[in-house]
Amino acid sequence: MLKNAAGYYVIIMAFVDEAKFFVKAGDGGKGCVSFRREKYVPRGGPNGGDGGRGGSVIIESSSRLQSLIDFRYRSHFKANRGTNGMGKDMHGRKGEDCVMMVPVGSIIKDSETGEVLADMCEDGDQFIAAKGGRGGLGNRHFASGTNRTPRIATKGEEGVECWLRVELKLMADIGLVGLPNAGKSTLLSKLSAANPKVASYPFTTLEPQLGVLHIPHRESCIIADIPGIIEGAHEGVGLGFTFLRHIERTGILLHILDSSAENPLEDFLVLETELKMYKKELLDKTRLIVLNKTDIALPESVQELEEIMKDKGLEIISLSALTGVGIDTIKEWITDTLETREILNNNQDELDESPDTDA
Ligand SMILES: Nc1nc2c(ncn2[C@@H]2O[C@H](COP(=O)(O)OP(=O)(O)OP(=O)(O)O)[C@@H](O)[C@H]2O)c(=O)[nH]1
Ligand SMILES: [Mg+2]
Repeated sequence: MLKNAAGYYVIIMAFVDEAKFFVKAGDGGKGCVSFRREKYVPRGGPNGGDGGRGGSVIIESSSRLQSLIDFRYRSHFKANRGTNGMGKDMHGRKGEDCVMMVPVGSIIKDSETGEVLADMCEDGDQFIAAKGGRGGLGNRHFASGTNRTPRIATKGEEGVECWLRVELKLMADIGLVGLPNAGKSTLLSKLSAANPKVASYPFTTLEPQLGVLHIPHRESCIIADIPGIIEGAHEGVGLGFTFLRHIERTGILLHILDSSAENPLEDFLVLETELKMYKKELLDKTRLIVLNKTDIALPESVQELEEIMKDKGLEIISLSALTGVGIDTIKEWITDTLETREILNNNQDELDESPDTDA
């Protein structure tokens, strides 16, 4: 639990972005042993139908979902079994599939080995998590010249069952990172129609928020605002840094700095260190330093910071998310950058799987 500025403890309902679950596909139905018995048809021969295939467990991604919260209430997903074959060559019915919906950006892993089995990047992607068992064969399959009355049929195959993990890495084009209270959510609300909670105490944002920036002649650009990062986040201080996984796939990172803070440069270094501790490749992304709250900062300290960042070879834009001064400039920067530069894309393969804890 964390204390807010007023000294109250706030309970953090964790945003669910990983979960373990069990899948069991349906077993195949049994094959049937039966013989044709009709008046005037002597020795009618075998006519046992096959069992139906068991249903599969299918995972499908949907852009309408944003979190794995449903997994908090359900961790077992089972498909139906196929029905048994019957006489008169009647095959069993196929078991109904179980379709589980996950948000776009979910990664499905083997729960034991951690092997990535599927990366659900697009709306409507499907992955067969557990395949239904084949139906058993009815006795007519076993009839031969030497055995015209086979009394055998096979059982259906068992449906696959296993434990899996799902991890959500939101799909966004731009990620906002910064210390608590830097003004990330305020900036998101100015760049998009999103209406995130904004308040003057740290850790107002407790779970990632998405907003859409409309850029003319381009597909919309998704911006992700994540909870604030503080020194020691990689050791779990504050809300920890697991939320950083949601900006792993973004092409662009905006570092929001509070220019009115006591020591913005130190804040910048803290943030850089924490990002590096999580995954140093994050720093290879296209980055922009956003010097926020210029309306209440000393102009000379803003100027000094701009020069320091430029000397470091970093791009910087000073603005006030609250008053809106500089918002057009940052929109232009985003449009230009998306249009003209090759952005290290949302491709997860470019990043290591595990955080650089030894960095
Ligand atoms: N004066 C001034 N205040 C600002 C500006 N931008 C944000 N604020 C204020 O700073 C406080 C924190 O803003 P948020 O947008 O909630 O900051 P955040 O970075 O999202 O904070 P967390 O979610 O806690 O990490 C709020 O009181 C805002 O009104 C700005 O440009 N100028
Ligand atoms: Mg916020």
